[in-house]
Amino acid sequence: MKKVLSGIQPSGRLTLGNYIGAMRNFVELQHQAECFFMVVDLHAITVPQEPAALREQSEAVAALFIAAGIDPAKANVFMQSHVRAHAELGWLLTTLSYMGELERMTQFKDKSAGKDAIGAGLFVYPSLMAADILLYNADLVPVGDDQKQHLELTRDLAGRFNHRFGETFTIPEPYIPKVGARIMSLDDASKKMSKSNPNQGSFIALLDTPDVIRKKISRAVTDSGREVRFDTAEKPEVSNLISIYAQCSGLTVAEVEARYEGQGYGPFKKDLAEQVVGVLEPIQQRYNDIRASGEIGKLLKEGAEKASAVADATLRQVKERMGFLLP
Ligand code: AQP
Repeated sequence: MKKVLSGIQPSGRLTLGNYIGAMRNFVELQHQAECFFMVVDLHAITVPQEPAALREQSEAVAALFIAAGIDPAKANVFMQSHVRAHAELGWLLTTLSYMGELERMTQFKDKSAGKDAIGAGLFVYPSLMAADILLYNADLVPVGDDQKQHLELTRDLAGRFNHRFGETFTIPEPYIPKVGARIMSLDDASKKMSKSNPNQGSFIALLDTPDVIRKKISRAVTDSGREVRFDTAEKPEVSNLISIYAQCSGLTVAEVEARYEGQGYGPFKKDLAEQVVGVLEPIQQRYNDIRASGEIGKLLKEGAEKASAVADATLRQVKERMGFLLP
């Protein structure tokens, strides 16, 4: 059985981009593979987090995993920081990483741009991500398009380790959706939709109320034309909204275009909001039930125990191959 691993940072309120680009695929893959899905809290602290907000967001992300359809009886759901092997293998792989390859990462460049003090954690983020994946010898990693470069580095590090210390790690493949792999901001179609964007109007949070969703979509930037046409070069904003529509409705892009031919943006945006509400409302209801049940702590504990058994065995093998004196 193939192994699948992925994670989401509790660095803000999860967005429709996180759902379409990543989480929805988690739900699909749990039926076909042995899955490990984590809330990657150690990654979230590579940029400053307020402790109370981090704690709340961590539980919220775990509850959203389940609310989105991940079944903890099928997939392992856990907090990254509950499995200590992540931090330890992260360090071991940092020592195998080169400055030059880490400097080339576009996420590092984007997140450090214009900052005076850049945390070293942000720089070595990809080595920790490699550890996350390699600990479970994952074959497939479902991620949005923005994580492709980190995945490449993971593959390089796995190959480097295997070459130097003997065959140890599976070389993982990215699993990137064909449509919806990069949902863009509602206020600027040149940037991806991000949960840490300070402009709340730039993203749809999975827990936004229907009225907030309607308002955000009605205010989403379009262009001065009126044609609902998919053309990322000429009409990036409208194309992004068409992608979201297609993803939420199950229609193809061509079917969405045909449905709104000659109608202008008004009816299109109005229906788009209802499509998004239709996808998110059931998730929100399940989310509220899960939070109210108080079960999350127990689920995460069980998930971490199962994940630790796998991760600890890999870490022991890695340390033995690297020449550590084992206890
Ligand atoms: N806009 C997006 N479109 C499609 N997929 C996306 N993902 C993120 N944004 C989009 C995918 O969601 C997964 C979880 O991402 P993450 O939380 O680990 O970090 P990220 O990629 O940096 O996502 P954000 O929302 O932009 O977080 P912040 O603002 O904290 O950096 C990943 O698989 C990602 O590809």
